[in-house]
Amino acid sequence: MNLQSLSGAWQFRKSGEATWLPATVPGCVHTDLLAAGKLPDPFLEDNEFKVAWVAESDWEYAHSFTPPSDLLAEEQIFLVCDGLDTLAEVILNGVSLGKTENMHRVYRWDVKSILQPGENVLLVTFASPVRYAAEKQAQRPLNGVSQAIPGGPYLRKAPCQFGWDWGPQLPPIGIWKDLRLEGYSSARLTDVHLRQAHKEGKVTLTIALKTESWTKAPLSAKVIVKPPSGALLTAQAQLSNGVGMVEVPISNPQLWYPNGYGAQPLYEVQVELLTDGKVLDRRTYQTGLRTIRLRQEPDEWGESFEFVVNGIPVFAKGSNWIPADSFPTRLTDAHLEHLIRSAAETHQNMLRVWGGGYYEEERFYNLCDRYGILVWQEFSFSCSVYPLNDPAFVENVHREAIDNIRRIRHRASLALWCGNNEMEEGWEFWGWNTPALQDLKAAYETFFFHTLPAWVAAEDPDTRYWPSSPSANTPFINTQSERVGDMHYWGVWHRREPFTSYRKQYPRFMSEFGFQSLPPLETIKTYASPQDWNMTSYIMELHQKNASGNGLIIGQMTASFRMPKDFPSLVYLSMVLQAEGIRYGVEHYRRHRQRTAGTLYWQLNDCWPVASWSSLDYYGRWKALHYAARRFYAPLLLSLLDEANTIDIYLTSDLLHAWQGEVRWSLQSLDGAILKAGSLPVNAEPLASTIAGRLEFDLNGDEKRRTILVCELLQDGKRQAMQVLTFAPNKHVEFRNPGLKVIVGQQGNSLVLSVSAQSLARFVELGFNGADVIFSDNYFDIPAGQEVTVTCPLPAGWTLAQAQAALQVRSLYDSFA
Ligand code: BMA
Repeated sequence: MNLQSLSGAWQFRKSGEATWLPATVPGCVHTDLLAAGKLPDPFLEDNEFKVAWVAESDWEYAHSFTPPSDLLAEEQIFLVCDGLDTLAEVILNGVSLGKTENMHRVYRWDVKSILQPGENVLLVTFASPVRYAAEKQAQRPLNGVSQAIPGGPYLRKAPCQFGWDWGPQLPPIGIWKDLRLEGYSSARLTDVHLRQAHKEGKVTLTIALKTESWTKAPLSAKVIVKPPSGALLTAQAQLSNGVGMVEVPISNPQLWYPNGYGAQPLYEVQVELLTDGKVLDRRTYQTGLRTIRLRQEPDEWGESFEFVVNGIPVFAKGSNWIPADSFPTRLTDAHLEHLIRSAAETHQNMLRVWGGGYYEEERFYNLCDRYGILVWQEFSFSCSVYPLNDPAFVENVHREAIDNIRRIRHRASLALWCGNNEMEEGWEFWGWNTPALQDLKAAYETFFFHTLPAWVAAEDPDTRYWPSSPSANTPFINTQSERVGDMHYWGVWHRREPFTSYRKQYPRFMSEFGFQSLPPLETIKTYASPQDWNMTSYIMELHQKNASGNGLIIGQMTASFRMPKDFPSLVYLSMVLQAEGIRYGVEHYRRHRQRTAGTLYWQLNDCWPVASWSSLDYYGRWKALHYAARRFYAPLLLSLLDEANTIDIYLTSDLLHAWQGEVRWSLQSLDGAILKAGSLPVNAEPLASTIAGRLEFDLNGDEKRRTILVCELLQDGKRQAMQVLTFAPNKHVEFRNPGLKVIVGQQGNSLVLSVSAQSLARFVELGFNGADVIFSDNYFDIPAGQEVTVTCPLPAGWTLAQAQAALQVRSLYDSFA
């Protein structure tokens, strides 16, 4: 085995132009043009439209290289391209190897007879995906997403790259993954399938191998398992007819758990193909030992939809993942890790790799394995009608499915394969079900209910398949069932219902629900200059892809808050509003933990700077929602169910053991005078929701605007959580200047901020002018007379005095007063 990567410095040009420019592979035309100073930043102002020509043009990439002689001496040599985006022709030394039409596939060509000693020239041409989509769409228009360039579903390219209701129309073009020469003699591995069987506390790893061989000599396989601790385990087996199976018994397995339920020990599995003691090929995998089951059993509400890991019924706390950059290749490892770590730091244990993007790269799944994030993995189909009646299209998807299932199936984090996003729902509700489209409706059913599940079963029989999200597993009916399957609930937001509507939903598993906010002002500054800082300005509406989305934010805001006094206050309030809405929903679903087995809010991240449903913006900044997630996803959740005159105090526990503590409550005036107070002992059952008690108050209209309830959850006198409840909407509460005081101290490399208020301060936001930091908490409440202590890292290179001078603090009061 002999590899030569062909990634690195290349050249590129627009087809038909004479001059070549320097390019970086992996990469794309947009980022190469940016690096060459030939393109304005597509994310700035309205540049998205000014750079549309890039994806409407054809491009060429070229590279010359000299293969080392030992590689040339191998019996077989392949050119392998892990990712070509998308309509490419690959030409080596003037010989066309083939055309490609799927960014999700790995392409491999035999190039032994074409390679030569000395210089070789590789040329990869790309045709415009936009032109292709337009031509196909003109022949037979297919329903799709209104914000997207029409015709995208004809191409096997990440759907959202053509535009989405949070994403720009900037389809990248280029070599988006590594490409290389692979030389082999005698034989190579074509398929390695790692499986794990758990029985009576022991685990057996089986490794099934397939090979391609050009020798009559006997082949064998050796497997070396490196446990997270302890000695290496090895096993060996002879191959016969090019296939073989190696078993590795693990007698003291260290089990992998989702975040919050235990540790994430990882095993490294090295597989070698040998002949006569010589290693011909080698692959390395990272895996974790666990069982994952999707429990669907009849119960009093219908049928459960619950992930059970190592026998533990897990409440899925998470969010939806979209591609983290419109130009995926410029996403750094550090930024990707920041996003996944941010999910884990807010107690998330599941991400849904939504079907409108691409199958993520190895580094994504590495991080999910490490941080204990279960992956709900969708095939790349979303919100559109696809030409699934075309056998060539289906065959192309078959190759794509095999490539990606084989690449991901051994992952500890992989919990589910799901066919697509919202397409079954589209057939049921979005007006696709017309006489003209019946052939494609039938093709849909065949594909997602028969063809694709059969492919999944053949390649990965250990992971459950689910046809669509949402679905009740019954074609085209009950896609919004509260009895069976998963549910997307968009009454709040798209249908403009109030947040209280969340409490009327009892899904078995809520895989999507969300509410938008603007990104933080620091992020807005990257695309809009101060003269555009207005909710309905041209630029602010361009960086809002959901028609009338900005109006929707304002509309909902008027239900809860007084009108903000200026643009920065509007930005702040939009984030608080979003956090409050999702908190309200999640608290309800977690209160019904026995019935609802998970919430994945829409959406974790962004692909560019924009107003959206995300909790982390494009730059990874934590919006108020992300801080709120740390509270509403905490293993022990204190929540208040307020109805007319009663308030039920709930404790929802994701702990594996019973928990005892105390809830202290007090009815107070805004400036802290105690009107009534009491305390209740609480015993929280493990993995369950418990009512700690009921409070009843009869307040008149004036009192409602001047009174709050403060509930604290304590264990051994230490506060674990706090909830502040107002009896009138925040806009009507008679807030006074809370006189916020912050004392900033330093402990090693951390800052310690003690924040106190004389009168109730709601949604206190801390920040530093000139530095991005993540606080241990933010956008929190401080009842009168209380002090809240939060910490954050001291910004690199700063002194305490600098931090004190740069501190910014505000609360709800400052948004209108
Ligand atoms: C759902 C998602 C996305 C979309 C989001 C917000 O439909 O699956 O397609 O971006 O809602 O509208």
